[in-house]
Parts: sequence; structure tokens; C-alpha cells
Amino acid sequence: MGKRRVALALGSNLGAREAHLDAARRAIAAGLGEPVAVSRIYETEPVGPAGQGRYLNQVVVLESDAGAEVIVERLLGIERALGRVRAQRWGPRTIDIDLLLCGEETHTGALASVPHPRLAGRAFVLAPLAEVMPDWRHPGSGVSVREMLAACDARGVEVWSGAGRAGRDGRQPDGAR
Ligand code: PH2
Ligand code: MG
Ligand code: MG
Repeated sequence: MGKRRVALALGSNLGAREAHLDAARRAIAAGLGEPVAVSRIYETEPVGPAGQGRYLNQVVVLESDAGAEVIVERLLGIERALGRVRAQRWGPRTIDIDLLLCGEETHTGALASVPHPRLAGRAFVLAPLAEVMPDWRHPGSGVSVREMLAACDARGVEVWSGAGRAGRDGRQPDGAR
């Protein structure tokens, strides 16, 4: 199997969010390969249970000849090594690393499915993905990332202005608590 473009979505909404993304990118580079593209960081309204903080989200692209199941096994190992504890589905998390796509591979399994089943409609993933792979087409629908983003509600998804600033809601920056 030749090398394919693999896109990963990073998310954090607990604790030192930016540091969690940094640590995840380093672990991905060490365990799966050096990224060929990295999006900006977005700050996004949480989708899911109420009462959780805003997320930082980012997309990383690398090249790999590993299949979806192998990649997800490694991602779960990285999440555990970074201290991820799974409590509530879609609840707050220090770090979440999701496999979005493996080139044109279509695979549905208990551990991994590519393309990610909830890719279309998730602006918190499509906005950063559109920076790095706007023309990738969903192998099922044929719709491009750019088109999927244009078709969904992207309110509450903004490029993050970086550490050292309070958020719009006046909360202190990451780590300052
Ligand atoms: N991840 C979820 C559920 N909800 N919302 C945002 N804004 N960003 C996420 O990464 C996210 C979410 C499940 O993994
Ligand atoms: Mg997720
Ligand atoms: Mg996940």
C-alpha cells in the first residue's frame, strides 16, 4: 500500500488546552510521522452536552501507509499517554485525537471508520480541514471539504487569537486558573 494523506482532528476543552494540542502534535510526529500540513487553531462552541467550556480545535495532515485501524490504535495510545480519561460521551476532554480520513479509503469498523461518520456538518473540524485539504472529496458523497463547510452552520467557530488573552466570555487564558 502506498503512502496516503491522513488527516487528524485535535480537540481540547479542559485545562491548558493549547499545551494539550502541542503535546499531541509532538506525540503524533514521533509515533505516526512528521505532519505535512498543520491548520491554525480554532476556538469553537462545544457541540454536545451543555455546561462544558469552549474547545480549541486543529487539524494535522501526515502521510502514512498504515491502515485506519492501526492509526486509531496508535491515536488511542497517544491519548492515554497524555492522560485522557473517558468519562462522558461528547463530554469535556483534555485531548481528543480523531482520524478524519485516510486518502480515499472507505472503512467501517468497531474501532475506526473513515471517512469519519460525522465529518460533514461539523464546522469545528471542516474549518481547519478546509485550510489544509480544501479540495479533498468525500469518497462516499463526492462533496469537497470546501463545499461541506459552505453547507454547514459555522457560527461559533473562530480562528483563535492565541494565549495571553481572555476569551470573549471574560474567562482567563489557558492555564491561568
Ligand atoms: N468534540 C466532540 C463533541 N463536541 N465540540 C467542539 N466544538 N469541538 C470538538 O472537538 C468536539 C465537540 C466529540 O469528540
Ligand atoms: Mg471527537
Ligand atoms: Mg475521539
